[in-house]
Amino acid sequence: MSENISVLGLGLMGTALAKSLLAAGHQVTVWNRTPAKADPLVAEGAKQAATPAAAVAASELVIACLLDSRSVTATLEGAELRGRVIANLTTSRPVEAREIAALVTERGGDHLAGGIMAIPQMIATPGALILYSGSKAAYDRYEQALSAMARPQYTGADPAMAPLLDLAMLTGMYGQMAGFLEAAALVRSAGYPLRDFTSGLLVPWLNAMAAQQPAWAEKMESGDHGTDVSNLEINRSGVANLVRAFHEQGVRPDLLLPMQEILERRVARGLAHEGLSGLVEELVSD
Ligand code: FVH
Repeated sequence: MSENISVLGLGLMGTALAKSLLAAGHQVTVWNRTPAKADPLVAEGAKQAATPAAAVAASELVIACLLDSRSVTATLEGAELRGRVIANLTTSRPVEAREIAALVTERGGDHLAGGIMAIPQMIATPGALILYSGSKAAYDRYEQALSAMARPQYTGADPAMAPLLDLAMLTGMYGQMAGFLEAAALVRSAGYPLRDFTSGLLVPWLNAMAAQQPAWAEKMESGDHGTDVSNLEINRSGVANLVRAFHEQGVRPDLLLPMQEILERRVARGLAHEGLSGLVEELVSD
């Protein structure tokens, strides 16, 4: 079914989103702070709105993909939101997502917060995922239209949930990147070909280790951190050894040091018999 959909923000991601909606046959109205960025989309059939308020007036479903939450709030200022569904796909902190949801609902609109798990080139391809949270009624009404951009997944009524899961996914990515950077620096220090190490050794190893994570998640859920794989004393001694080897190779172990610190802390509490899943308990703020 063809829908009227407005897109606020035509950066790299907003442009890709608008293109995918046009390609799926929707009537797309676009607005961007720098108007010239709309030209290629207008050539493909989009209508260009002169102001954000005009773009919001043009469609019941409004997708915002802007720099940050502050630019979303500023862009929506003065727009009539009554009867509109604002799907905010701008990366936001959970607190910001709740604030924007409140602002939209106070002004008579409905709200969805989104977390885009894709780069612009992945939009409208099978690997792209967008997490949503907020109004279930709005999600159900527009699920099909949203699926033109990426596979949509609803994660709950709390507007903060999709942004939080987005940040958690990014956290996993940065953690993996931190390990990769340290491993690459160590391998480079020994002159072994990095490409061979990465594709031949590291990636299969990381995939095998990632397959263990659901079992660790179950332990975290249950609070039973017993292990038949390797206990924290073995890991504490292993990471201390890693750090020493890094220094001996002339490589800085900076990204490993927080892991060493948390292992030492947990073992010092007398919990050396636990498995690595127990470290999650050390990450709760006082
Ligand atoms: N690009 C990516 O791979 C990631 C993937 C995951 C999710 N993100 C998030 O998407 C949001 C937009 O990112 P983007 O890549 O499209 O970013 P830019 O190309 O830099 O475009 C930014 C747009 O925001 C407009 N803008 C900036 N400040 C304001 C403002 N104060 N008022 C109104 N609009 C503003 C900017 O306009 P202009 O510079 O063209 O005039 C662009 O349209 C972001 O949350 C990512 O985290 C992307």
